[in-house]
Amino acid sequence: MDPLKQKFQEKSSELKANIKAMLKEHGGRKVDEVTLNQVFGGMRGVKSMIWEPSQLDPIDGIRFRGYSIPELRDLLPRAKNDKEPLPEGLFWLMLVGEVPTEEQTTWLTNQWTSRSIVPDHTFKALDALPTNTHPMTQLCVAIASMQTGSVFSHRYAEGMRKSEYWDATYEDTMNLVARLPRIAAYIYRRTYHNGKHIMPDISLDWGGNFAHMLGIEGEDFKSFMRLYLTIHADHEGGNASAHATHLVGSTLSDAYYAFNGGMSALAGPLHGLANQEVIKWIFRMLDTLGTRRPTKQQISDYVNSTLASGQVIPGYGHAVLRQPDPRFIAQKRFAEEYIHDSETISVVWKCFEVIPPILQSLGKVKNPWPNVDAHSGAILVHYGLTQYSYYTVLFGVSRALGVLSQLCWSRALGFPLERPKSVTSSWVTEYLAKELSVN
Ligand code: CMX
Repeated sequence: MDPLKQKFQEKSSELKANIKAMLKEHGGRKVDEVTLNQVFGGMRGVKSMIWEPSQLDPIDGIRFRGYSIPELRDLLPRAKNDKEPLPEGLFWLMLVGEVPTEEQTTWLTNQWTSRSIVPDHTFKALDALPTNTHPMTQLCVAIASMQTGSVFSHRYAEGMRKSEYWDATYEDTMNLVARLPRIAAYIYRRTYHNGKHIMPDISLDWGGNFAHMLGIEGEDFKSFMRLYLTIHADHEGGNASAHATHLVGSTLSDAYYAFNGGMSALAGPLHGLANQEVIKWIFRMLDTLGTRRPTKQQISDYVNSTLASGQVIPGYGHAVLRQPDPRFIAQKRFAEEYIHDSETISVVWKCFEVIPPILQSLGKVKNPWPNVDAHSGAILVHYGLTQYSYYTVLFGVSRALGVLSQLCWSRALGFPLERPKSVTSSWVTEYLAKELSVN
């Protein structure tokens, strides 16, 4: 058994036993109450799921196994001469709860390299699609096409024992994560570069090789990709891409189906697609204003016109966060350190000053601050990755790390089919009538 799998088995069987004992004694205790606002309001804040890799605090933001993003930048192993963390290290941390050594991280890089061969029929399935197919649709097609190689489905058909589900899920997770950069780069090159593909460089790490296969040169872009792929990896379990992966996986659909569910959720403009919407909105604003250097007053007027036309300001607001997103701040720090001449990034920073007070003044927006999607596009544009319809694919490649490590945990802990209760609105009316007559 490989060292990561071995560690995961030890940790998960220990936690499984602890949970069993805890539930035996305390399983009937209440941890939450649900209001009608929550029932009608997208279940905000209802504690109803276990998610091991990360937890989100409204004020402090995301913590991966207890570590903040600045802490991870110091703690996680890095590529040679790089200051940004390797996403491999974060995957190890999320999966087994320990910061890996450099040797363990290198082992994981090599594992993913050895598992990164994409089946030929996946390239053929992609090539069958018109090149103007949205890149997120292409990503979903590619992931679905690889389900043919699912270890879980294969072993299940042969009568796999329940106690082995985690093992097959681990294998599928490792294979799928290993192949994603190659697939995502293939989608990019066929869509925007006439199918002139770039072969992998197996001397590079997972994120560095992805940057290389996209065809964007330079060590700084590789650094940015490593940071990007680290900070987008997970955001606890309730966000739509994580929850969708979790829900689909709970039916014992394999990692390919489950991750595809997550990617379909990520493709919505209120979630991951917001990263393309942000840069689209910025460029439309600059075109409308006829300047690359708008004043704060001009931005403010444009924000008000967007709101007046009944649209949201992309990249702002969040269902949980109530402070600027630490993932926005991490990208701002990166831009301050590495990039000194970008007009688009200056616009993003001016928006950061102008937009929050306007949203706050509406009186209904619970979080007026920027989220993760408000910054990434301007940095990508700086490095020459200007095709914004592609941006959500980058988010998706990273998101695999978190949602699939949890999928391993869900199968190891034996989580059941997810099946919450729904009611009709007339049930609510009748319930209220009964409650009010009693009280
Ligand atoms: N611009 C304008 N109005 C906004 C807004 C924004 N950025 N954010 C929230 N609001 C509005 C909501 O549309 C809602 O209005 P109505 O009551 O008229 O329907 C009201 O404020 C209350 O919403 P909320 O409770 O503050 O926010 P939600 O939890 O319902 O939604 C989110 C959160 C992210 C969907 C929302 O803030 C939004 O639409 N933001 C813009 C899209 C975006 O950036 N999404 C990316 C999020 C990060 C990610 O998942 O990648």
